[in-house]
Amino acid sequence: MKEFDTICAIATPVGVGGIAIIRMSGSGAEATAEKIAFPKSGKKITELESHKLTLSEIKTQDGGEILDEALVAVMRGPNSYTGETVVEINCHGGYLAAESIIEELFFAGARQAEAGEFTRRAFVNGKLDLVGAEAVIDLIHANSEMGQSNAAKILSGKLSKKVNKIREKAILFAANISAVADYPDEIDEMSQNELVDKIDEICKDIDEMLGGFSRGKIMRDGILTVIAGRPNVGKSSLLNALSRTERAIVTDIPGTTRDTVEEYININGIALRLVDTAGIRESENSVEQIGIEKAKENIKKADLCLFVVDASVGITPRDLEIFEYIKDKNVIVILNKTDIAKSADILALAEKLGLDEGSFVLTSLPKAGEVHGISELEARVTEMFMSGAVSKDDVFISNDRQKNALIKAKKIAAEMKNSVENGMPADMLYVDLEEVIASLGELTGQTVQDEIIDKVFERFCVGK
Ligand SMILES: Nc1nc2c(ncn2[C@@H]2O[C@H](COP(=O)(O)OP(=O)(O)OP(=O)(O)O)[C@@H](O)[C@H]2O)c(=O)[nH]1
Ligand SMILES: [Mg+2]
Repeated sequence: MKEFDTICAIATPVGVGGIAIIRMSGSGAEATAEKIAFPKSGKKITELESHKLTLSEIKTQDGGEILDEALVAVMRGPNSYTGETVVEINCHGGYLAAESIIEELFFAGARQAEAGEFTRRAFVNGKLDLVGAEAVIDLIHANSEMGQSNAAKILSGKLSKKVNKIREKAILFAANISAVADYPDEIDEMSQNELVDKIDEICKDIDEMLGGFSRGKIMRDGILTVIAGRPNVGKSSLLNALSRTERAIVTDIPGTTRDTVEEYININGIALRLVDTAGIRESENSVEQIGIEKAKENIKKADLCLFVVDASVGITPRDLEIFEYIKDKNVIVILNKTDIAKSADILALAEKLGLDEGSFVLTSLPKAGEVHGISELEARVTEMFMSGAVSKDDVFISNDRQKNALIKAKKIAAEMKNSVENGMPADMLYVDLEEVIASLGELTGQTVQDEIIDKVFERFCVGK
């Protein structure tokens, strides 16, 4: 275990609350706490049993003025979050108690922890690997049940286990190749077919993990969903109906929405970042024009477009123009205002857009009156992004760093296969295999560069 200086931070959010927790970690954590914390039992901090909360008085170092009464726990390394000795002070919440205590700790020799520094120490000390550290931050920021559940599974080591299994296969493969090279008389060389089979197996395992990326990413980040269409078709009414709020202004004046309006919603455990946009048309009004440009930018970035059409008006050339712009995206077409449209017209609309039954949803979203079609739309979204149930053992890679490490490994493996098929002898594969092993190690953090580690911890907050 490496020895680091003593860091401390308030680990709970700023504001009024019942308690605040100050976290301190490092070789001097106990000695630093001892200068300001006095257990009511009469013992010293260094004499406390590990992992037990003890009621203590917190006093200033000069003058011994009481700052607070707090529960103090010493968690001696290596059985702590960071792997080194951690002291946590549970003091009263609010703006002042924790602030005054942490000032005393600075005075006693600790320094302010940087963002993510506690978790970084946990990583350096082998308490968690790199995907585990990423899972910690994903758990903190999770905005859906599915995101939370996938992050918790990664934190428990399920993803690393999967990666390590592939990595071990590659290591055994490499060991075999080098054994043949070292003892050619005792160990048989693998045939070309055997080599291809082994490489294929690795490729298949990697592909399976890569196949889960889009799902994992949606679990983590949610679905960026943009509501688009002509003015006055009912886009803002749709945002309000989906979010069960009156978030967006709805009027019968075309061009009501100018700036984008955003709302987070949850559909069956998946988060959607819903973005309502300005109705797209030619406009002389410069404010509206900016709104239309923003709408187009959002459509470009969207994971899903909800394209709203006014079924009571029918398909206009402008609708077709907008549809042309979005049709390569994941699109669900909403045929709205079905309460005031003729049913024959509605089917004609679907035909005109070349839609099959699965790609449109009928809705009616009048301001006063019954809303229809929302649960059908929700079911369609779930089906589109989460078809098939997620079992409790399924775990998915969820960020670009993880994906890129796998792509790198896969690319080298695919090249290896190609070389073998072109007659490359087994012993020449060793170097490439080492690279596959390294790329997989990069994913979990076993063989990773400092720069990448810095990037991972950049996203953390102070106190974690
Ligand atoms: N009868 C009926 N009226 C609707 C329906 N959906 C929306 N409306 C009405 O249509 C008008 C326009 O609705 P909005 O939701 O503001 O339309 P929008 O697409 O956001 O319009 P812009 O922001 O101007 O682009 C309002 O008067 C709504 O109450 C519907 O299904 N049936
Ligand atoms: Mg609107």
